[in-house]
Amino acid sequence: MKKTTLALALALAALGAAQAKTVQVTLTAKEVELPIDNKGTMYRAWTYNGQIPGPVVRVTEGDIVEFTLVNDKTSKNSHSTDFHAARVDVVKEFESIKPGESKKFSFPATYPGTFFYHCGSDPMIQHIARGMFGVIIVDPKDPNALPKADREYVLVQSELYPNPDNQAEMMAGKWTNTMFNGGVFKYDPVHDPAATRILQAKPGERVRIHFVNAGVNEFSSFHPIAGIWDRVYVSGNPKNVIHGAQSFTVGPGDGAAFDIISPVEGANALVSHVMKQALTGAIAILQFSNDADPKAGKGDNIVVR
Ligand SMILES: [Cu+2]
Repeated sequence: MKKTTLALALALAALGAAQAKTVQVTLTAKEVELPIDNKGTMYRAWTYNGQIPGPVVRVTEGDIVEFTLVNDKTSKNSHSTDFHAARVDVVKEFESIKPGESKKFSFPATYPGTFFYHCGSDPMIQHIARGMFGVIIVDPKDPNALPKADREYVLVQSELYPNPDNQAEMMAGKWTNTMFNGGVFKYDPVHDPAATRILQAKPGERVRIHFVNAGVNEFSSFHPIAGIWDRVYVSGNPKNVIHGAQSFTVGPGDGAAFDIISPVEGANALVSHVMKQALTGAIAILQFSNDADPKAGKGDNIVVR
């Protein structure tokens, strides 16, 4: 009997090892002009892959991430990448590279969760505030560690500092707007009739919001107006679960996973309940409707671009 148990344990361990994979991830630092509101006001952003937020990196707990940062040759500045899901030597792996250079490092994704990644080059406040950030989701190895989400969305909160060159204003916290996914009222046609995008789901579906606060300075109090968070997972880790929460604070550089289920058709407004943040742009409409687009919140559509 003991022999059988040992054999089973070894077989399971081998299976676990076989499932862990090596995942190649490449991001390119690009300095580009991007629209930061629904009118198309352009902003001299610094980005990963020309997008705010950068691409979602998604791996499974136990995977090895083999990461390459390319600093585009058109860049004027050095850039770097700091993954909050990594435990490495900060000096060696998160170092800055010049335009035209590339840099590789790898790390095991040890903890499951919703993690921030960002540029850590000097001055870090400016590199993040101009848009060099994104989300790495590390799914738990155990597929049953979290209740199955019917739809998922990524939202990254950040402040808009109108003059991207003015570090002093960033240090003084002189932002004018707060954004989700790099746009003022990007998902809120109620406050900005020019908004064309919303988040969608059907009543009864479990919707998981992978939320990260890029800051650079302000805490977020993430709340679903006319709803309740069924569960909040601190840092997105299945072990850190909170039930039935109205609002949950996410500080700069932090993330969490928020589950919501609506029993009825209608809209929830996902906001930072810090009113100065909500009323300057940090509102996303999550519309629960029986006619919800079946593709929304699935696969590559978890970031509504
Ligand atoms: Cu940078």
